[in-house]
Amino acid sequence: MRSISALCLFALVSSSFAQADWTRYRLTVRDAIEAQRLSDSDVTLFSDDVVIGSTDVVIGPGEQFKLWALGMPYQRIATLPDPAGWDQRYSNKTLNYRGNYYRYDDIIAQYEEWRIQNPTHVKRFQIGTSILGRPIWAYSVRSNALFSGARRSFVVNCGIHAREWISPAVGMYVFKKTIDSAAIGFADMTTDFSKRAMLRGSTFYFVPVNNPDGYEYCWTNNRMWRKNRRDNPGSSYGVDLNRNFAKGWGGAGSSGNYSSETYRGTAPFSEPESQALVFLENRVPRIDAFIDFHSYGEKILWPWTYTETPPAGSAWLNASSIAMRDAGAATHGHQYTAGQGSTTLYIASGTTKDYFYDRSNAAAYTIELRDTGQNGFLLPEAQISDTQDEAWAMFVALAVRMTNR
Ligand code: 0X9
Ligand code: ZN
Repeated sequence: MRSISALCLFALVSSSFAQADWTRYRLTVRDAIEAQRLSDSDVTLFSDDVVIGSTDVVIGPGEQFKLWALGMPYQRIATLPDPAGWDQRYSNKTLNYRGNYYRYDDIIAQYEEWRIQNPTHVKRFQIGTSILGRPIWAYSVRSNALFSGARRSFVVNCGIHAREWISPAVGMYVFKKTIDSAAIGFADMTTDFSKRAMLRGSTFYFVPVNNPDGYEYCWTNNRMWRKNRRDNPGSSYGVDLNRNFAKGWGGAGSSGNYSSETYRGTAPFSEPESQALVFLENRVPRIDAFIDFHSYGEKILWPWTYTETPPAGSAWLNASSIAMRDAGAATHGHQYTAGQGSTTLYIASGTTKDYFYDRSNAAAYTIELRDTGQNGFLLPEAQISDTQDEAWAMFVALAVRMTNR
């Protein structure tokens, strides 16, 4: 009886209130139980994650029942573009890496062009293969100078989250600027000659897109896709790769539900895309600095993320995050928020930066690029170049500080 009346109620409300649009709603999340319910649900998040207070979600045509099933107060914020068909929307454009988002193949073609133009400074190697068989590449840049000190290395990861398109776009620019800088002995990064010498003895590694399947899925099917494309049991897809790393795996701020946006996978490193970063790590003798570019929120976050306890070495991490923040703000006036990930944003377990800090003692950061929520993941192409400029300034600030850590 109960289920029949629930069904009737559902039929009634879904016909009379069925919405035709993709809509951004703001939920009032009153406590940890509601936060967990939302995290475990298959509702697409517009916010970067669930927080107690308020969290924005995306509700599509015919999905209104999901909003009601959550049982939390909500408020309509805006109509969103249809998440399907972005490949059509952007087709036949002449591409410019300062002003356009690129398909995966076009990103790699651009990296290849730069590699072929700079064969002595740039190398590429395959670090893995995605679930759907796409190669996952890494590119290295070094100046080739004779150097007798300890060689340092800096790893930049892009596109681990599919819909955060500004991340691979920033990666392209930082890569190109690093090649140009290497060609002049890093004279544009610092006036300090001993630091320049150290940079000439350093290698910079770039992963253009860590999650190519998810990235392409955004173009072809769903612009708001976050995870990889793992075929989970029970007709749901995707593992949140930034919950699939070993440090703190399985803890708070991750979910064991297949359909959750923060599904952590069956085990640490269950996914080929996260294994690819381990492959890279094992190939590099030591990793001194690591940045994982995400969006959005304009934040520079240091470990730990899985616990609110600050790590040993947090004073240096914090001072460097402030140096990055100030360098970024000096370009176009956007002052990012710097701080420990768990306390500045939220607790999340099994993330890249905790892993690289734990395993390699790398100065590891998550940088949440633009914006602060006006457009969220749908950052307009007009903001690409300014975001690239501020990210380059942050990267330089960390590279220079890396030389005397
Ligand atoms: O949740 C994440 O994986 C990152 N945010 S995003 O919106 N890009 O998905 C944050 C990762 C680092 N987490 C914390 N510092 N809390
Ligand atoms: Zn992200």
